[in-house]
Amino acid sequence: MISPKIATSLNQQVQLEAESSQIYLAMASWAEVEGYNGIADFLFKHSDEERIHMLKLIKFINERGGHGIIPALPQPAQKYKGIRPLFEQVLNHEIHVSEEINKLVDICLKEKDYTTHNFLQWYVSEQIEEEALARRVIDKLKLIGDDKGGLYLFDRDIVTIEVSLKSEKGGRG
Ligand code: OFO
Repeated sequence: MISPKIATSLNQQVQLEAESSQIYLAMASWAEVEGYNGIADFLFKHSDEERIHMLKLIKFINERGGHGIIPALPQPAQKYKGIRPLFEQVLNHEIHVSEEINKLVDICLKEKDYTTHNFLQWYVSEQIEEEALARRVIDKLKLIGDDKGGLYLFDRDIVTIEVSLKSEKGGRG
């Protein structure tokens, strides 16, 4: 059984994951309309992943005797200044999410809720990956600079950035 304090904190995280999903969905839709189909697919997929992160939390709260609350969500921005500012926003958002996960972990330790603490370790690892991925994407965009041809190839190849990051991780064991 989770305490009301833990349930409230986990529900705040439900809201943040739902907001992440909405933000990436808005980014994906903008990218698609702007003709960046590869970037749009990448962001649509990330929006789906955030929804899964949210669902995982809701299921956990309910299984532990709490009530996963479905939040109202603010409307995300509909337009972005460009691909690089968009991914800088992704990185800043993920850094914020990581900070919130760390706060949650801290609350669990203070409350001596080791079950929830254990459950949250999955999110801790996930955040390391999400931040690394956003940084990798921004590094590529810095290399490309204002080169339109480079951006065209980046849009075509963005899917491989995630695959190469995962295989490097796998390679390190
Ligand atoms: Fe849920 O990992 Fe991003 O926000």
